[in-house]
Amino acid sequence: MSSTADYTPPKVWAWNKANGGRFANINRPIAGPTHDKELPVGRHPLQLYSLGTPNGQKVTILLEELLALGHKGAEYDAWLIRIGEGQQFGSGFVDINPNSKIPALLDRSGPKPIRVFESAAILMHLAEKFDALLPKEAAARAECLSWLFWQMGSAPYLGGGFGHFYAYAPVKIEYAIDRFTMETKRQLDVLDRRLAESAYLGGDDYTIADIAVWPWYGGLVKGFLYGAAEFLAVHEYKNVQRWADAIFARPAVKRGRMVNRVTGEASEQLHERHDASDFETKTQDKLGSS
Ligand SMILES: N[C@@H](CCC(=O)N[C@@H](CS)C(=O)NCC(=O)O)C(=O)O
Repeated sequence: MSSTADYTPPKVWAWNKANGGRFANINRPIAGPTHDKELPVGRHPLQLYSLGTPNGQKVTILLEELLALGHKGAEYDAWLIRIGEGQQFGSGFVDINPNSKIPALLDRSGPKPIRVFESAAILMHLAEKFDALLPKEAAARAECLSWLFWQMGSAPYLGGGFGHFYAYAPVKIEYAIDRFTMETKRQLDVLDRRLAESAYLGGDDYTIADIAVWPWYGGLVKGFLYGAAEFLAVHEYKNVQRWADAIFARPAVKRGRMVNRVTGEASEQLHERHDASDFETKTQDKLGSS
């Protein structure tokens, strides 16, 4: 790889397999499956194929919130897709998400299975199915969906931009880090100003907009992402901090964050979730180790 100063793009780009980046082994310029692999199917109506990254956590947090609200139909099997090992390129996974990214959901509750990919589409599918956490009144619904889609458009600058160049790229490029830090801080300020006006992003009530935004921006101000809390001076975003703490205190959020997680403390990793009792074993592990 050339250094940043002497690189001139060639006429036609060619795939350099060993570019040294953290995800060089899984990044490809082509779509489609790399190997045949059927997906496992459990006993519940909802089959989730995911990993406990911020995008994955959105769905498991919502499912745990729905179960806490008493929606028994939200019982789910959460299967682990190890993206670092390329499992998102297995044929079964590509059948339910042609974009080869977690999370992906198969809703088997009706006569024909419904596939859903893209986390916001999954959140809307589930919120509408259970008539929960997505307001029906036009203005409240529009506000909730606006913040939900704000997250989908904004987080790639945080993750793929800031997180990549600050934490993962093999070289520290000041221009790239500056550019995406600027944008990430601007986004935090957007949220901070909104949360100065209302308790939650959609207004007075907690909705799928908060569930989508929290794992990214709540995670950032709580110091869970990229070791970047000090660099970004996250203490300055007081309203985001207040909101992030309130959401983090929710038991369903604590459970949702554990599902399909393969990093952090062992007692907080529930690699697969097939039953509500799976969390109890983990709680016992934690008590046993303290
Ligand atoms: N816009 C997508 C983004 C999903 C996404 O980027 N997933 C990442 C993990 S957080 C992934 O599966 N990456 C695997 C890859 O790029 O090969 C969503 O919100 O569902």
